[in-house]
Amino acid sequence: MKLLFAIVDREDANAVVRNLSKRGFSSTKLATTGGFLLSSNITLMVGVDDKMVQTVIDIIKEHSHSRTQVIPTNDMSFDFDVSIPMEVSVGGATIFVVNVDRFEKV
Ligand code: 2BA
Repeated sequence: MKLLFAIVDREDANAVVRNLSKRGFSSTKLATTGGFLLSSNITLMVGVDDKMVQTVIDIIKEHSHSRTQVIPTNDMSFDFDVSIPMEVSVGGATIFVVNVDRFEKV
Protein backbone atom coordinates (compact mmCIF):
# COMPACT_ATOMS: atom_id res chain seq x y z
CA MET A 1 0.00 0.00 0.00
CA LYS A 2 1.06 3.59 -0.66
CA LEU A 3 0.10 6.93 0.81
CA LEU A 4 -0.03 9.84 -1.60
CA PHE A 5 0.40 13.39 -0.39
CA ALA A 6 -0.87 15.70 -3.12
CA ILE A 7 -0.48 19.45 -2.72
CA VAL A 8 -3.09 21.15 -4.89
CA ASP A 9 -4.50 24.62 -5.34
CA ARG A 10 -7.48 25.44 -3.11
CA GLU A 11 -9.59 26.10 -6.21
CA ASP A 12 -8.92 22.61 -7.59
CA ALA A 13 -9.21 20.65 -4.35
CA ASN A 14 -12.96 20.02 -4.35
CA ALA A 15 -12.99 18.80 -7.96
CA VAL A 16 -10.07 16.47 -7.23
CA VAL A 17 -11.73 15.06 -4.10
CA ARG A 18 -15.09 14.65 -5.85
CA ASN A 19 -13.56 12.79 -8.77
CA LEU A 20 -11.44 10.58 -6.51
CA SER A 21 -14.56 9.73 -4.52
CA LYS A 22 -16.55 8.98 -7.71
CA ARG A 23 -13.89 6.39 -8.58
CA GLY A 24 -14.02 4.90 -5.08
CA PHE A 25 -10.89 6.48 -3.57
CA SER A 26 -11.03 7.88 -0.05
CA SER A 27 -9.08 11.04 0.71
CA THR A 28 -8.42 13.44 3.56
CA LYS A 29 -8.11 17.17 3.00
CA LEU A 30 -5.66 19.19 5.05
CA ALA A 31 -5.51 22.99 4.96
CA THR A 32 -1.84 23.85 4.37
CA THR A 33 0.35 26.82 3.46
CA GLY A 34 3.10 26.93 0.85
CA GLY A 35 6.48 27.90 2.28
CA PHE A 36 7.43 30.15 -0.64
CA LEU A 37 4.30 32.15 -1.46
CA LEU A 38 2.90 31.75 2.05
CA SER A 39 -0.56 31.36 0.55
CA SER A 40 -2.96 28.61 1.47
CA ASN A 41 -3.16 25.42 -0.51
CA ILE A 42 -4.63 21.98 0.16
CA THR A 43 -2.77 18.77 0.90
CA LEU A 44 -4.70 15.60 0.15
CA MET A 45 -3.82 12.29 1.79
CA VAL A 46 -4.88 9.28 -0.27
CA GLY A 47 -4.17 5.70 0.83
CA VAL A 48 -4.26 3.24 -2.10
CA ASP A 49 -3.16 -0.19 -3.26
CA ASP A 50 0.15 -0.09 -5.14
CA LYS A 51 -1.51 -0.96 -8.43
CA MET A 52 -3.90 2.01 -8.21
CA VAL A 53 -1.25 4.69 -7.63
CA GLN A 54 -1.05 5.75 -11.28
CA THR A 55 -4.85 5.91 -11.56
CA VAL A 56 -5.00 8.28 -8.59
CA ILE A 57 -2.16 10.40 -9.99
CA ASP A 58 -4.00 10.61 -13.32
CA ILE A 59 -7.22 11.80 -11.63
CA ILE A 60 -5.31 14.42 -9.62
CA LYS A 61 -3.49 15.55 -12.77
CA GLU A 62 -6.70 15.84 -14.79
CA HIS A 63 -8.33 18.16 -12.25
CA SER A 64 -5.34 20.28 -11.13
CA HIS A 65 -4.51 23.32 -13.17
CA SER A 66 -1.30 25.24 -13.54
CA ARG A 67 -1.47 28.94 -12.67
CA THR A 68 0.82 31.91 -12.87
CA GLN A 69 1.09 34.18 -9.89
CA VAL A 70 2.88 37.52 -9.79
CA ILE A 71 4.69 38.33 -6.56
CA PRO A 72 6.71 41.40 -5.57
CA THR A 73 10.43 40.86 -4.92
CA ASN A 74 13.02 43.30 -3.64
CA ASP A 75 15.96 44.21 -5.89
CA MET A 76 18.95 44.48 -3.55
CA SER A 77 21.22 46.16 -6.13
CA PHE A 78 19.72 49.57 -5.36
CA ASP A 79 20.34 51.63 -2.24
CA PHE A 80 16.63 52.14 -1.88
CA ASP A 81 13.70 49.70 -1.90
CA VAL A 82 12.64 48.67 -5.41
CA SER A 83 9.82 46.21 -5.76
CA ILE A 84 10.09 44.09 -8.91
CA PRO A 85 7.21 41.81 -9.87
CA MET A 86 8.23 38.20 -10.51
CA GLU A 87 6.10 35.57 -12.24
CA VAL A 88 5.86 32.25 -10.44
CA SER A 89 4.23 29.21 -11.99
CA VAL A 90 2.26 27.19 -9.42
CA GLY A 91 0.86 23.67 -9.76
CA GLY A 92 -0.96 21.63 -11.16
CA ALA A 93 -0.12 19.29 -8.23
CA THR A 94 2.97 18.29 -6.26
CA ILE A 95 2.71 14.62 -5.31
CA PHE A 96 4.74 12.50 -2.90
CA VAL A 97 4.23 8.71 -2.88
CA VAL A 98 5.36 6.94 0.29
CA ASN A 99 5.26 3.32 1.41
CA VAL A 100 2.77 2.34 4.10
CA ASP A 101 4.08 -0.36 6.49
CA ARG A 102 0.72 -1.07 8.00
CA PHE A 103 -2.85 0.11 7.48
CA GLU A 104 -5.65 -0.63 9.93
CA LYS A 105 -9.15 0.59 10.61
CA VAL A 106 -10.08 -0.49 14.12
P1 2BA B 1 4.94 27.34 -2.34
O1 2BA B 1 6.07 26.89 -1.49
O2 2BA B 1 4.19 28.54 -1.89
O3 2BA B 1 5.52 27.57 -3.83
C1 2BA B 1 4.72 28.12 -4.85
C2 2BA B 1 5.49 28.16 -6.15
O4 2BA B 1 6.59 29.05 -6.02
C3 2BA B 1 6.07 26.80 -6.56
O5 2BA B 1 5.10 26.09 -7.29
C4 2BA B 1 7.28 27.22 -7.40
O6 2BA B 1 6.90 27.51 -8.73
C5 2BA B 1 7.71 28.52 -6.75
N1 2BA B 1 8.80 28.35 -5.79
C6 2BA B 1 8.81 27.61 -4.67
N2 2BA B 1 9.97 27.73 -4.01
C7 2BA B 1 10.72 28.57 -4.75
C8 2BA B 1 12.05 29.11 -4.62
N3 2BA B 1 12.81 28.79 -3.56
N4 2BA B 1 12.49 29.94 -5.59
C9 2BA B 1 11.72 30.27 -6.65
N5 2BA B 1 10.47 29.80 -6.84
C10 2BA B 1 9.98 28.96 -5.91
P2 2BA B 1 5.01 24.52 -7.16
O7 2BA B 1 6.37 23.92 -7.37
O8 2BA B 1 3.91 24.07 -8.06
O9 2BA B 1 4.62 24.19 -5.66
C11 2BA B 1 3.30 24.42 -5.15
C12 2BA B 1 3.28 24.14 -3.67
O10 2BA B 1 3.60 22.75 -3.49
C13 2BA B 1 4.33 24.88 -2.86
O11 2BA B 1 3.86 26.16 -2.52
C14 2BA B 1 4.48 23.99 -1.65
O12 2BA B 1 3.38 24.15 -0.76
C15 2BA B 1 4.35 22.60 -2.28
N6 2BA B 1 5.66 22.01 -2.61
C16 2BA B 1 6.30 22.08 -3.81
N7 2BA B 1 7.47 21.41 -3.77
C17 2BA B 1 7.57 20.91 -2.52
C18 2BA B 1 8.54 20.11 -1.85
N8 2BA B 1 9.68 19.69 -2.46
N9 2BA B 1 8.33 19.78 -0.54
C19 2BA B 1 7.19 20.19 0.09
N10 2BA B 1 6.22 20.93 -0.50
C20 2BA B 1 6.41 21.30 -1.77
